[in-house]
Amino acid sequence: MVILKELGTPIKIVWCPGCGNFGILSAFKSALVDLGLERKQVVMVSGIGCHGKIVDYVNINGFHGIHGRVLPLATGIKLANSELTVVGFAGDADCYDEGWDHFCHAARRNVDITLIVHNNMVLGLTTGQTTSTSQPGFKTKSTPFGSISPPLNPIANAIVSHATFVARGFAGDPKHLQNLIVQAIKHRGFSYIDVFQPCVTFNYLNTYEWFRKRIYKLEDEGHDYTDKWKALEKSLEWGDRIPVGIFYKEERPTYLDQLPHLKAPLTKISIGNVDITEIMENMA
Ligand SMILES: Cc1ncc(C[n+]2csc(CCOP(=O)(O)OP(=O)(O)O)c2C)c(N)n1
Ligand code: SF4
Ligand SMILES: [Mg+2]
Repeated sequence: MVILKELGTPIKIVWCPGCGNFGILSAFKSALVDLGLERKQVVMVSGIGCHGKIVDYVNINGFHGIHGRVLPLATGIKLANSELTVVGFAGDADCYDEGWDHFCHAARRNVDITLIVHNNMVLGLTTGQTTSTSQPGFKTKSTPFGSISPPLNPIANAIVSHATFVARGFAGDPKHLQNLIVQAIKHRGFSYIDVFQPCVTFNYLNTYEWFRKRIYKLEDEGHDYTDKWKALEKSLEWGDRIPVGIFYKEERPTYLDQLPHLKAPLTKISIGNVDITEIMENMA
């Protein structure tokens, strides 16, 4: 079982002081300790953006992928070695813009992986442009007169795309987020947490204070996360009150449950004696 101090790395953290990514990093590391996992059992995958650096800051195996492709990579790793716990870390532009098409398909396939989206409602690494979750009127270099399109609702989209675990956390409440991550990783199937992650450098609107004024916890109001209609209703709530916590959860066979021939880790299947002559001849 891993202990917290083994999870640090010597790499200097380059995030801006106060960035919400620190809350996600500490929540994730503490969740791994809570889960009692071994370091070698877990693999992180990240996209490109400020969030993507997270793989350098946790002392477990990690794959820093390309922009928008966290989910295909995480899916591939899980299908190749079903014994691994695979956790993807994506940015909002990474997952909800460039990688958007992968999101609904990962949800409906129900591959047993976890996705954590660092949703700062801005492109951080490229120095502050509007993303699909930016708020109306948000002024950036790419929308100098304010964003004119309504923001995308990833929680509602996940629910209607048949995701089996849908939650939202806040980087300013790492203890609550830690608990969500524990539950998400324990869940069998596609588990997804959108995390409000204040970008203190480029998002002047959605600050810690902005979120703290609005956020309330679904569990404090007795939300029944097994009720899909109620989950959908809650996912549409925005404005003076914004919910965090688990919106929706159901048990459903995973992708690999339905493909028993892939269930044994491919990495453990010997291919030395497989004769592919006939296949090659058919293709000739
Ligand atoms: C395929 C590809 N497209 C675009 C880029 C340029 N690019 C680098 S980071 C980034 C966006 C980062 O925004 P986000 O995913 O929200 O992450 P953040 O920096 O906010 O954590 C983009 C578009 C890239 N590196 N690769
Ligand atoms: S630019 Fe924003 S998201 Fe990137 S490290 Fe700085 S505060 Fe964090
Ligand atoms: Mg972003």
